Amino acid sequence: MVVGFLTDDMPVRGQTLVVGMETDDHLRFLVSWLPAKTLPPEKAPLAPAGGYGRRAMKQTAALAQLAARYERDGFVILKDVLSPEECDRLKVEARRVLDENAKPGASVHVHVTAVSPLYRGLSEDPRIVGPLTAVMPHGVMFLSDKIVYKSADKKFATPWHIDCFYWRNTRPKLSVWIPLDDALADNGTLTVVPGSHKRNWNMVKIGLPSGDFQYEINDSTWKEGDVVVCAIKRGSAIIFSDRLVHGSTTNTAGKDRFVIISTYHAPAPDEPFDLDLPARKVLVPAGV
Ligand SMILES: O=C(O)CCC(=O)C(=O)O
Repeated sequence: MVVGFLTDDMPVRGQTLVVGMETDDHLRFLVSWLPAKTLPPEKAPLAPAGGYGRRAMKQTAALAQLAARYERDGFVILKDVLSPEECDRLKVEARRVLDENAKPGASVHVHVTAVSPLYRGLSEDPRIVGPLTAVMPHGVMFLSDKIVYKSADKKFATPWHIDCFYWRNTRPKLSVWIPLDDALADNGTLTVVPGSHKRNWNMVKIGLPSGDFQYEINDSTWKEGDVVVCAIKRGSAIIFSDRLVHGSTTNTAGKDRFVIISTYHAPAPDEPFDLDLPARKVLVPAGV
């Protein structure tokens, strides 16, 4: 079923949300527009003589729409941020990073940007950082990223959790989830409970046999029908709050599902948690 998510309606709960088959002028415009403040001065677009006029107004409206949707649902989907060719290149690099740096057989590997210029470029890409400025009014600081890999022999469903349990007592964060393979209900795509970021949740430490994703919500009061399964094409992106209840489906198809997940927060003096994250970097200072 194709659901027009990028409207003012709530996402359709209990159904698979298939994104990438419709166009949405606002969001397309948003990701194709490179905000000057996220670019080095020599690459910033020159304003036309009469100013941006309608273009700037459209961009402002798109950012406001994105921010309102993120505030309401706790997540927002950006379609077609990366091209298929970029996904192919990133996937080859992900394989290299895993082979050279990850524990043998690991399905989660953290600190990708720290060892890969290609992923450094992705974490700072204006097509991602631009939209982030809509939901991060106090600036954007990259914190860390990780590859999460499912395959024919790594079929695990990620348990329901909220990310802030992994970084308790630190300032709020959000993550950007980008699949490098089409991510569907049968190969482990992301599942979310819209609006759950506005509630408090308790966690227990259970975890997968692999030792990944140790925390799981132990008071799951939502109904099955509240869950949205986000089926998205490779290169699309899901921005989600670190308070949003989410997980992922089992990879019953046994197909590759490479995902890069990058985490950001507002610039501020380092907290103890940050010190172990070597690739952290301010991208948009506060007040710009
Ligand atoms: O990609 C997945 O399977 C889940 C990722 C996730 O839940 C997370 O990084 O918090």
